[in-house]
Amino acid sequence: MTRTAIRTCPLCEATCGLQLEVDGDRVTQVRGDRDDVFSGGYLCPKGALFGELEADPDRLDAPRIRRDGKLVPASWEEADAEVAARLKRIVDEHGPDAVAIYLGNPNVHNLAGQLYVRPLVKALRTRNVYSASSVDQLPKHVSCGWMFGDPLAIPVPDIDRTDLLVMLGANPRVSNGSLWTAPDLPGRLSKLRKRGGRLVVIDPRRTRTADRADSHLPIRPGTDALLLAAIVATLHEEDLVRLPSHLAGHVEGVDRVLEQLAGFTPESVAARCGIDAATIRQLARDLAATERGCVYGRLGTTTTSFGTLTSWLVDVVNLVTGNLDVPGGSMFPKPAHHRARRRPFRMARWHSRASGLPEAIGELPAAALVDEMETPGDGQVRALITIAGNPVLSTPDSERLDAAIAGLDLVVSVDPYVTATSRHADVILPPPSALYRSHLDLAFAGFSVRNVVNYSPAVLPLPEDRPDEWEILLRLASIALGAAPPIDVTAADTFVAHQLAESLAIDPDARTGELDATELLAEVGDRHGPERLLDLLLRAGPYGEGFGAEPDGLTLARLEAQPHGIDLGALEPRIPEVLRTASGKVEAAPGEVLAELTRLREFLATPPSDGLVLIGRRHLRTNNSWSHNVAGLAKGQQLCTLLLHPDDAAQRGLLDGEVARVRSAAGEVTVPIEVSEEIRRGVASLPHGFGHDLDGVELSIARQNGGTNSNVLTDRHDVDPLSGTAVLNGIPIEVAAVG
Ligand SMILES: Nc1nc2c(c(=O)[nH]1)N[C@H]1C(S)=C(S)[C@@H](COP(=O)(O)OP(=O)(O)OC[C@H]3O[C@@H](n4cnc5c(=O)[nH]c(N)nc54)[C@H](O)[C@@H]3O)O[C@H]1N2
Ligand SMILES: Nc1nc2c(c(=O)[nH]1)N[C@H]1C(S)=C(S)[C@@H](COP(=O)(O)OP(=O)(O)OC[C@H]3O[C@@H](n4cnc5c(=O)[nH]c(N)nc54)[C@H](O)[C@@H]3O)O[C@H]1N2
Ligand code: SF4
Ligand SMILES: [Mo]
Repeated sequence: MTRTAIRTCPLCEATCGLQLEVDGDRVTQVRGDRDDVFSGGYLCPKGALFGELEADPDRLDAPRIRRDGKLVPASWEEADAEVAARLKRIVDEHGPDAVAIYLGNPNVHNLAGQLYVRPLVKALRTRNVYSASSVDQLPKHVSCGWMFGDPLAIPVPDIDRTDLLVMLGANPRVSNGSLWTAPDLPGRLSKLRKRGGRLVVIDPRRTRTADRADSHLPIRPGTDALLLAAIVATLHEEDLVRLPSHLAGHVEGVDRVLEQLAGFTPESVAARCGIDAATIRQLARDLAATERGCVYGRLGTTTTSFGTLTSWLVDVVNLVTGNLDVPGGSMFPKPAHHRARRRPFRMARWHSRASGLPEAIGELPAAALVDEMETPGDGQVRALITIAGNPVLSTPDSERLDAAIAGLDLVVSVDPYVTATSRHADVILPPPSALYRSHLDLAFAGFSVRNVVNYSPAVLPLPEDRPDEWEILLRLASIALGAAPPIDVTAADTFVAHQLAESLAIDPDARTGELDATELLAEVGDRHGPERLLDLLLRAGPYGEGFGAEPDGLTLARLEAQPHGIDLGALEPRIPEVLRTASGKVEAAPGEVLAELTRLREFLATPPSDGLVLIGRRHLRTNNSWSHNVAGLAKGQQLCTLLLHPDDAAQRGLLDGEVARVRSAAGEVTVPIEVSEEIRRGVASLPHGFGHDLDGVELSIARQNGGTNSNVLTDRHDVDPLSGTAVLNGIPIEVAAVG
């Protein structure tokens, strides 16, 4: 008999409500949940594959252990014992830094990752913490950390109320948005234009988003900082700078910014950006003249050589056009759960031993991982734990990383598949699929265009002998702390809950009244696991019931009674309350960023090479590296091609469909050419996440879908120096016919 279940989609940042028809353990139909308070029934082609992903026969349902070189099925007890014995040996002999952990993207899409990774990282006591952030959005955390004092205070475009949206390096008609949670972004962008607003897309490729914009400016990759600097210079020169009125007295350093950027005139940057000066001036004037406008920059701006500088400039333009922290501009969401008060942002608290790259948000850059494994000496990485990550396909210099991982003493992967990365594992611990897990998007509440909260209970009960992912992480954390299996997960969970309750009890921002930790825990009754932590965080949060103080406020029980979510209203101005800088003000001119302007001037003065540069792209039905194993994905289409402009193809004597050799400083791949007018001359585009047909990968369909790993071409030495984030866009390449 089929039944209907409501659940938030965990596949991207849009957080759409799904309406699932479930027959036994099978999803027979996926629809958008029309009653979802945020997504209103929207479903994208990737979300539509949810059922197929769930039914994937290659998904592991038991641990694997390496025996005689082969990954064989094992019990959970055997797996824990194996990890405990081998981890202890390595830590005893080489110290905690010998163990690295890599946290992949799905950690931000599930409760285990959001609530139980931190205890694991703490238990490991290693400085070798890596994540997908440093191949993605880290520059934005760093620039906002310096400007607003909190790396999580990232303003988002108030899409539903803006009249002009200038978008750089993002393709939300395919990605559905990033650091920007807004279900049905395609619909919201269409509505913006229908109500008379304008969309300007700045992207070297005429993407789906660019194609439906009012104007598309095909910029040369890696030059967005120059373009934005020129916008600020124009506003200054033409006396158009206007700060939001409510920010008077709350901003420091604007004059310094204007003075430092004055030299970047549109006329001086135009040739380098590939956009004429008059267009840049007009864009600045339009932003100044539009009452409610907003600039947004995403992956194509962060994963570039000037990633942090560009991220900062986006917020500077919003600030000096009067659009920061105002409706219709760029605004700070207010999540429903309590967020611990942070100390003013600091980074570079330690550095990568081998590459010297700086720590940021408690992590070292993924670009540093290869050298930490390869370089002998004290602190050399000898073991790797991956949680929901596939760094062999997702991070730079992949071939080299692949070899380095193969040489480690121990690899443990918490992953549902035998992937390019987990094929090196000595132990694989597979989490259950989404249907068996509860869900609440803690991470994306911070980037959401409305303040919304939505909890989904698990659709199906977990089999008796199957641990949930949060239990897997707690077992690992206990092992890292020296506990011998069998692990008492209940005790570990209670310990974590106590720690949270204790921190809430002394946090002046938490709505906990006079209660101490024991009393707070008594209030949430006999809940356990993520639900206990969630109930504490929701009650203590800004809309919470405050443990009795606000009887109508939020509790987990209230949310459970609202399966389609609760809308907490439109975004509201949050400065100065959101600021965590030491000065208590918006620091418009952080010293580190201003120092980068010297490098930007040098870059501007150096003539560009006339060779090709490589950028990435995403496809509507793929999700980074891991959704490639469903039959409906490719629909017979070749998705992994190198897009080339007809002139560039002709110049190299390459024909559409022909296989070409692509070479960079880091490596070489062969890939079919797709000749297309949609890409700018001098630029080539290759998607990431492909290249599954490696020895040992157990993804039967993904292997057949083919494609090549674009990160063989990305270079671990090429990073944004301020954040250490890998340059994934704007890589010099040579393309030639094979043979
Ligand atoms: N060249 C290039 N490289 C890129 C990018 C690019 O644009 N160009 N994009 C970058 C970006 S933005 C990102 S976020 C990274 C992503 O990089 P990663 O996070 O390293 O990789 P994913 O491809 O997301 O792989 C996620 C892994 O988690 C597993 N998984 C899925 N669901 C779960 C779960 O619930 N629990 C657990 N434990 N595991 C799960 C999957 O099987 C898969 O192995 O790639 C980056 N790499
Ligand atoms: N379908 C699908 N959706 C996804 C994902 C997926 O793999 N598939 N991945 C998810 C993840 S982890 C993330 S982080 C988000 C990312 O979501 P977005 O930030 O929207 O990223 P992309 O779609 O990669 O778009 C980046 C754009 O930047 C352009 N670009 C490249 N270099 C430059 C440059 O130098 N300047 C400018 N101005 N533009 C440049 C590229 O042409 C591309 O169109 O998507 C998420 N959503
Ligand atoms: S847009 Fe994202 S959250 Fe919505 S259905 Fe698609 S994959 Fe799921
Ligand atoms: Mo990402």
